Amino acid sequence: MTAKRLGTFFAAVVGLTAFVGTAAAQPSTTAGLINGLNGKLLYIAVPITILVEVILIYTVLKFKDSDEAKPTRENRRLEITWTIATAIILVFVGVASYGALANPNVTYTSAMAQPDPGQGDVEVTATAYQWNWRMNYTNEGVTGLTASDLNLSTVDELPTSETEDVSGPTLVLPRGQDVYITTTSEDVIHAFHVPELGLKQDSMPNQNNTIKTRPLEVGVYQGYCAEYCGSGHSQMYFNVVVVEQDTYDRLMSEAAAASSESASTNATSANATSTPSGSVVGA
Ligand SMILES: [Cu+2]
Repeated sequence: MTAKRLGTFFAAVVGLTAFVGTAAAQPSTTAGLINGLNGKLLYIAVPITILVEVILIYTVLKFKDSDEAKPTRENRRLEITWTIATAIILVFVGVASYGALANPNVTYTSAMAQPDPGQGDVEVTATAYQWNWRMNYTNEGVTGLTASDLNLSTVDELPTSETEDVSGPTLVLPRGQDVYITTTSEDVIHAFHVPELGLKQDSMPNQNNTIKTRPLEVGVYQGYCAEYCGSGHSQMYFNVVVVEQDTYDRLMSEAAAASSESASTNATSANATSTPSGSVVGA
């Protein structure tokens, strides 16, 4: 292959990747960025793999019967071409990776953006402990949200087949809103992981790590602990349920009402037990 042909080939490969985007619908902005980067890198890697294999097979077949190994003659143009082509590919990989990694939806620091509840941004704290999760919505007054606090069978946008088996700790998120999930741990190191949404973050004791994302597709997504944390590690499942905004508002106000009701019931029963038995009030 001449230097010119090789150069044309690499230019074509680099040009082709410009058209590779996030064409397929993605369940979240984070998944879109990660899958988009994966696609771009594949469009570079696959042609290079094919090129190398073709040259390898060609060389083996062509020279298999040579008795005498002859040294390769210098070809300066070819050397310059493959150096430049490699540099172009590395620059492309670097720029594409930086575009995904530097995005707040993949790597979030509080200097990048701050949650604005007035704009509908959602803030959740996912606290890991041996061996479960506690999902708290401080702004909405909901603590320890589980599937049983949510009337998921009333969610029109999700088929019953998807919601009927949902149990345990559950995050409800509105589609199309920025979501800030802060994760921490009460004991050992755990990790918050929702593969389909592209979310993964370590849950560390005495440390708050925040993920920012925006769910784009209604659905039920499986989450779990991704850091081996002891004998109950495999039970650390949770759910992420993405619904439309008005459904989210309704579910959260129902859950908030239920949790304040149970709090007042607990207070009442605590008062009742503290009253000495047999005493007659107002006698
Ligand atoms: Cu864990």
